[in-house]
Amino acid sequence: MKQTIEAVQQQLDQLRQQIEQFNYQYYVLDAPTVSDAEYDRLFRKLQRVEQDYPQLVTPDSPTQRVGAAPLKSFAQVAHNIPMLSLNNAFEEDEVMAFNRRVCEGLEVQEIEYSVEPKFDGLAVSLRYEKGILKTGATRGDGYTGEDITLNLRTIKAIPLSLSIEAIPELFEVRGEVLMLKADFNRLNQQCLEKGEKAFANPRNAAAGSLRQLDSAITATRRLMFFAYGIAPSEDSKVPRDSHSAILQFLKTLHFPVARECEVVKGCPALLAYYRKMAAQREQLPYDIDGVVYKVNSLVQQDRLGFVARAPRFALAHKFPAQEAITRLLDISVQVGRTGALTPVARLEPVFVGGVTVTNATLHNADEVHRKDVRIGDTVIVRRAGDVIPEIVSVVLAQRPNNTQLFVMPQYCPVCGAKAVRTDGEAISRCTGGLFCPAQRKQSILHFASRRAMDIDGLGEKLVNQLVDNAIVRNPADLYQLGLLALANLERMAEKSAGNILAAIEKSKHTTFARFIYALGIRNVGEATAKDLARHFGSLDRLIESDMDSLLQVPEVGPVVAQSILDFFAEAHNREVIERLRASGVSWEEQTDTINKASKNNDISGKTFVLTGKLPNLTREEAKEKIEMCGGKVTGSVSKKTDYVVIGDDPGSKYEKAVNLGIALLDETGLKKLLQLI
Ligand code: JCF
Repeated sequence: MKQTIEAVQQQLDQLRQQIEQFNYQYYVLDAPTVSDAEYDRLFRKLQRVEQDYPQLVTPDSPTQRVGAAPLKSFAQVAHNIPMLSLNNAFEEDEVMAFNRRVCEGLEVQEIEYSVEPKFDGLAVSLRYEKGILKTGATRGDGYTGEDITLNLRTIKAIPLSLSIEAIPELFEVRGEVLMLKADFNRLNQQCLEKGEKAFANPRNAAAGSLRQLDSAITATRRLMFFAYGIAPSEDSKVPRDSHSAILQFLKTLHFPVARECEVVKGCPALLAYYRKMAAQREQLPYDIDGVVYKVNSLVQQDRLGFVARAPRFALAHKFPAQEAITRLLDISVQVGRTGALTPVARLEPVFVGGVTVTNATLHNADEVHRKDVRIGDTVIVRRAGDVIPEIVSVVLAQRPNNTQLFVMPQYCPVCGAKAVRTDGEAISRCTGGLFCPAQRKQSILHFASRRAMDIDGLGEKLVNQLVDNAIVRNPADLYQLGLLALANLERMAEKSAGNILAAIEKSKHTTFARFIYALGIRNVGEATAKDLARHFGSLDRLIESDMDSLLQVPEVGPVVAQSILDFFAEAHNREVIERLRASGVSWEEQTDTINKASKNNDISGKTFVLTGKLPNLTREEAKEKIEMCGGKVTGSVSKKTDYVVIGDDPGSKYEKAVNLGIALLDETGLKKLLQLI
């Protein structure tokens, strides 16, 4: 059947509009409304029709996001209006000085600021002519950049065309290209599987992807774009009152804009925003390296103007760098609680992530060889949040010629027992078990740790002394400690000895889940310990369990089950447990909490999300209480969330909960629901 050209044109328009709408929902709103299969079906249909009617293909068709042949080099692009840089601040005083200068310059007491995260990506400009994306360029030196239009067109969050009614004939959007952490991890995983080199961080991966001369390669990398501004324009179609209005305008044009943008007043609010984002940083889906403060009023911005190449009305308040370069002095081997031998890099001290770092983990021997890390190398160290510092990569250009290779020892460096590496495992382990002082120390430290028995003050130095002097051999010995034995230790005053004994006494009252976790059974982490506690309810039932009954526990598979069986099969372990119980370590039997909870239909199986600071409960306590009653606590709000518990200073989860119409609770509401009051 032959269609009229008008009918085909109409069909093409509709398909293109639908596909771009799906792109928008998926990439910008993060809320897809169709399946991948349905999307692919429409896309292939559009491709087929365009194949039959090549004269109807337009540059803004979704099929044209990758279309051209690889380039030989990038052309230069002059920025009509320069792309500025921002002045940086690291310290709070510098922020206060900035605010003071702004207040004085404008002769006002308090300023309204638009605040936003500072993306750790690559700045680009997008030039739309008559609504069509014509040129995309890197920032370059701010005056001239490189033409990377073909690569930017592959980013599905970037509109290829905009409604000409909404924008001026010449319209320039500025923002940052980056790779989401999840996409970065996936890409690196793929690289490793193919035996290729991994990227050091999402920024490098984004830069490497954006600098491809072949846009077909860029298209295989999932890049994201966030808009943070426009080139100044006199046109009445663009907002001319405030920066926040410009961001809102960009949102209505379907550009991605950071959800974390806010408008605040005064300097203390700037610093509060900085701290809030620093705390959220690890949870954000992308890397940020600070926050940006901008005077919100565009009239006030104009009055302040520029110094050199940076605006007086804006400031980048940066987080301490998470990566630094230093020298690797040696690689030693640490023995963990389960005997795992971990290579640890000894480093020339370096300030990174806000602290001085001297050690970094190298995970295992394969990792050392894959990264080709050698003793004497110059390395990039990364410390992100509270995560253990690690070696990102070697700076090969600075490798001296006398570096030494690392060899994993065949024997435990602490007890001398044979080290074995099971086929298919990356980890070598000491076979010395609890005869190995290192394993003994680590298992006692784990037992006492905050999320286990929570014995305050029982740290590494004290445990080393206790084990080395044969005062404590296993966790049960802790409950037999006397004041005298403790006070005789080096650097131990009577007062601190008393504090430790009190902390040990206090730890006797615990929960079943904490106790299971504290035992340090291989492959049994906090979550599994909770599952086991909930399922078995009593220690005797857990000890007497067999493979079949263990496999009944949700999330427990044969490997975990076998570890549990092995642990309780060991007479020594059962003896320690008996002595712990005899010393008075106890908990409320879970059976009755479970019964109470299962009667309480409001909670059992329900999903909770916590946001903000609660007046009396810590996050951990609230989580524990919810789980005791059979509820689940998750990290992000979705349609499946049943309750969102709101504290002071709640995050974006609060807004999301309101938008999705999810039940909100404050601390009192939560306690009532859990029948605690
Ligand atoms: O997120 C960023 N890296 C970022 C950079 C955000 C901004 O609002 C910026 C910027 C660079 C220059 N604003 C300007 C004027």
